[in-house]
Amino acid sequence: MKKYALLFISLTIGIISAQERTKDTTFISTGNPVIRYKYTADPAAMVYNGKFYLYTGHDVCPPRQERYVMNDWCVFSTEDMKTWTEHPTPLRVKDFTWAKGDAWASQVIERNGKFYWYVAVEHGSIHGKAIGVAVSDNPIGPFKDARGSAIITNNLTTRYTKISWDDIDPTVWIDNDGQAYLFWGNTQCYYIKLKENMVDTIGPIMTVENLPSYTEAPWIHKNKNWYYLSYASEFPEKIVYAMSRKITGPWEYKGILNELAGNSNTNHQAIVKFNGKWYFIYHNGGADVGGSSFHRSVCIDRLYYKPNGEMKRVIMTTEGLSGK
Ligand code: FUB
Repeated sequence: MKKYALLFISLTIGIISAQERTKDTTFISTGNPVIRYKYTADPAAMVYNGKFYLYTGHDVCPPRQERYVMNDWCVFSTEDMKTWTEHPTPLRVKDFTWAKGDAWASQVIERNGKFYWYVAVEHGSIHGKAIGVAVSDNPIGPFKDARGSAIITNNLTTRYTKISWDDIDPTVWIDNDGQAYLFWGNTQCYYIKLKENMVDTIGPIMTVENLPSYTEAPWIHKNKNWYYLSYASEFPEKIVYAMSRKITGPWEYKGILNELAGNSNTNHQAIVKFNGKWYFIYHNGGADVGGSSFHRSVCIDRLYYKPNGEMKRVIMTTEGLSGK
């Protein structure tokens, strides 16, 4: 009987959660997972004008199946890390006419008052995954395709790896001199320079070396004079990191930042500072109902540094930020 009740609840969550949002929905987060009424994955975070914006993927795999089913992305905002608002669905795979599926990992960054959302999707006519970019005047969207074509396609990287899913998981960094860089990759980490318009590339694709057991999910951040490149390692995935004095490396491997996240064979992190505190945003399969590798949930815990600039291992908690 209990089995059928759980299946019913899981089907209901699945149906509600698969629907697109059409209006703002406000909720109080009581700990981890942060969002309990839908499955969210692959978090990216951005701080802008005193608000924390959380961008996520959206797992809608039908119950009893085991595959990624992801059609759109979500955006949430908060001013205090407790009261959150989910905004109307800001971006979908179908907004990229050249793409045919898989709303995978992404990141949003602001430049000159515009917001650029870099996403991984399955390309419609060039075999394999690809990276696209959407743009909006508002951090909550709506966003529209900024180029009408992919920035990166699989045929550009086949000399490095033959797999068709290496061109995923974009992360973007604008350095002090104004030069923007797009990093991405599964199996191999790549980067390329972006023009000031944030949608065209400059120069060749470069590879990042010295990232042991690199799987995917690069995220770049900076604290004081150190650059940090964190990434998912091995499979199932742990989050590990490397440090450098320059965005272009060389990178020095520093080890594990976050151990295996419960009940999910992937993990995917974002790291940002908000109101003087550093946050580690990730996903696990820990939803009370139906949580799994294909029904993931975003979690947030605090991140701390050692005096020498290295990061302390993240302590994943059920309480999350409640009471902190
Ligand atoms: O969510 C689909 C893929 O799984 C992402 O692109 C990877 O980072 C992993 O989380």
